[in-house]
Amino acid sequence: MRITTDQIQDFNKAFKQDHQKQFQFLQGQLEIKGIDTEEVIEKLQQFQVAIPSWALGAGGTRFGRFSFGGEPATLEQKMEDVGLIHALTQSAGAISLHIPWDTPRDPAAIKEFAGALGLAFDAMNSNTFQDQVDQKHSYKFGSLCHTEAATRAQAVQHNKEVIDIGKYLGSKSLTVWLADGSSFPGQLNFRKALEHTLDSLKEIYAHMPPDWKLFIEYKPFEPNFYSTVIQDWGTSHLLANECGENAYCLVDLGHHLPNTNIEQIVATLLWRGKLGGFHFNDSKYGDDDLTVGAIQPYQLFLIFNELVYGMFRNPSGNPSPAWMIDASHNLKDPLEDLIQSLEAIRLAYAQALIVDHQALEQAREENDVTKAQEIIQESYRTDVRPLIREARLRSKGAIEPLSYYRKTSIRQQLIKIRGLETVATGL
Ligand code: RM4
Ligand code: MN
Ligand code: MN
Repeated sequence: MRITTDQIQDFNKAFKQDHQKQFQFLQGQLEIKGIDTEEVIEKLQQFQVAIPSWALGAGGTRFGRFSFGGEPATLEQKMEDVGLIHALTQSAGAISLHIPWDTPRDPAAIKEFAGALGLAFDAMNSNTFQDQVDQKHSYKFGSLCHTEAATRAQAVQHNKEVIDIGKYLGSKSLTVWLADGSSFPGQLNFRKALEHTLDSLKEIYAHMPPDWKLFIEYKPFEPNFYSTVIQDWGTSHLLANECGENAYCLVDLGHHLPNTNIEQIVATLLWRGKLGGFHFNDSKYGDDDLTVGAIQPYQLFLIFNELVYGMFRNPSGNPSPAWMIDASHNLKDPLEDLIQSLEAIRLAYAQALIVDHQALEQAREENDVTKAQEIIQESYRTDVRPLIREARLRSKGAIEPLSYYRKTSIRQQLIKIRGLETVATGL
């Protein structure tokens, strides 16, 4: 199923007049403050977020999974779904594959199909947190950190194969997330586990083409509940530094203990040029993988405020991070959920782009705490939605993607084509 630009343009007609009024009003407001709306719109148009291949079906928890019908049963169908989201939002022009959940059976055909949908292949993801059928050595007690050399070698080999698939598809990076760790005190020799992990990562790194990046993701707990080998950004940074210039840290918003100051981590990593990738989601307790901006939109804005500062206002040479959504959809239609996440990301980005950075710096230099707070909250409290709609309109997307999705009954159409019983591989 595809949506054409003409269909979208047609649909936009009904929204255009109201949109113009709202946009002009906001433009006037921002002009008074000396903000160049054209620059903001351009940046919004350029901002593309990858969709993970494992989050297009119904997500489950360990207690159950509730299907919703019309789930993509194949990689092609998953790509089709990303194509739909991209057509509507013009902000999801890439897909991130998890291997082996989404190993292309016919890589040449998949590559061609992606081209036809206007999709690029973002970071490749390896999986050494589950055992596959016919796998010789189990990952029950770890993979890259395992006590046995043969298990480590098998996990390294898997990562090399993922790189090779990605090379063919035109991806430029590999994300390694490990479930390695321990659930009971005494179970693991922390130092040996980290040493093994570093050696394994070095081998993987050496297999990457020179223009590739390695993203090392951290997570403090789950599925192991006592210790995780790569528990935090410091450990990830240490490993990335040891691997080399093309190794970076990956920040997944859900991979922090409650109340961690993520914006500060982002600021530090950007300063050191080591922020490689980003996984967007939201959470209240742990790795809840909820819709971006659903729980803590202010935190998301503060994170973007640091991103904008580190990328544009005071750049330190950190390459543009790979942006990806990493959420799970237990209750909502994943396509609706992803559209909402994309919207929340752009909102936070736009709000950060209109922060009066110079005034903020001055307030900080003068230790004017009240003023500094006023300045950032002024941006946060500005309704920038017309800017986002304008950016979408200019890129030939839908002014209101969610309305389009609902009014044209896309889910019902997908159910008609794919049936009610299909199950997508993934989370
Ligand atoms: C992990 C982590 C990884 C993702 C897996 C499926 O918690 O967020 O990025 O690939 O889940
Ligand atoms: Mn993640
Ligand atoms: Mn996660």
